[in-house]
Amino acid sequence: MKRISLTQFLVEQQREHGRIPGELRLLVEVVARACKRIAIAVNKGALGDVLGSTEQSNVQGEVVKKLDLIANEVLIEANEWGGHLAAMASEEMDSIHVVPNRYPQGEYLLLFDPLDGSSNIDVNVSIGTIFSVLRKVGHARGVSEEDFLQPGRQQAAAGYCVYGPQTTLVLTLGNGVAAFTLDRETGSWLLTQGGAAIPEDTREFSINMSNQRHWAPPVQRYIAECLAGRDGPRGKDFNMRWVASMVADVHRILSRGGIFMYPWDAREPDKPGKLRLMYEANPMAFIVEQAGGMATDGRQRILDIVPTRLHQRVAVVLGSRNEVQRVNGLHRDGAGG
Ligand code: P6P
Repeated sequence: MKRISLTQFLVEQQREHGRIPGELRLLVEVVARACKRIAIAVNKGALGDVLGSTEQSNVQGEVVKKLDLIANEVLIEANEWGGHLAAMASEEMDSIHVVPNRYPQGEYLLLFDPLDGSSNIDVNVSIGTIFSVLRKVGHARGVSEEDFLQPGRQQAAAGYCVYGPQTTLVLTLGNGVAAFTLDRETGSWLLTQGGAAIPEDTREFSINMSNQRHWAPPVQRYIAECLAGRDGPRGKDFNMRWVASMVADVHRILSRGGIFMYPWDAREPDKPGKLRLMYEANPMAFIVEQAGGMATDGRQRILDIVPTRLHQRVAVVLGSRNEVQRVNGLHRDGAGG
């Protein structure tokens, strides 16, 4: 079966929808090429000097793994010279990285978590890269952090790459979700799924159960009902999965349904959640919605949240529509309180 490449897919999308200006197409292809290079570094594992931690911690206060920095550098270097970007923002960088004056500046803003799931790197469990693309609003020369503070519904594109048994790139440009698998023999990204669709119902929830005693009552109630199984109010048994790599958990949900939750918990009550809005929740919410799913913070649509800070965190409930709506309802009704 002849599969089409990422390049052909983007050309055909432009022809059909006219929604992919040349600069956006270049951006996507450059990011895809960077993910290929990150995959090569990840796959080296212990054979390359890529495992373990650096002496640094990032703006999140987390220890920076060697591969976090490698992935960040690859994405910065790959995207600086193309003329498609004004600036970049990364989980690994305190402030934005403006395209140096020696290169032309474009109209797009690229945000990324260069290597999500870092705690899994050294134990050979799937990890990934998450990216989000915004347009620079206004054509004034120069760019600042404020240009990035747009709600997720403004995204021009979003995607992630899973470095797992397969290396898979998942992408949305606002016309559904497509998945490409890396053909290592030719180095090409080949279309392996067009039009991904998340089932509206599921029997599989994804949450870090060790935090159970710290959750708010609506989340306690929702999970307790799932655990009560067929003899409980849900009338069916549930399964649980938690990879602790958002990319891997979201990709499973995109592939077979499910609900992913990283809710607020009382361990750090001042934080709305653990995950970051701009380069984790927003791109994943865009992808999930484009695949017919739903993504909220337990109350409001993730993509409607107006950011105030580049690295702000958010509670995340995403996946099969009917389950996310049930969780929203429990929050609305103040259930379990
Ligand atoms: P925990 C990875 O560090 C991450 O940011 C997400 O990819 C993942 O869903 C979550 O944190 C895992 O958190 O508390 O279970 O280790």
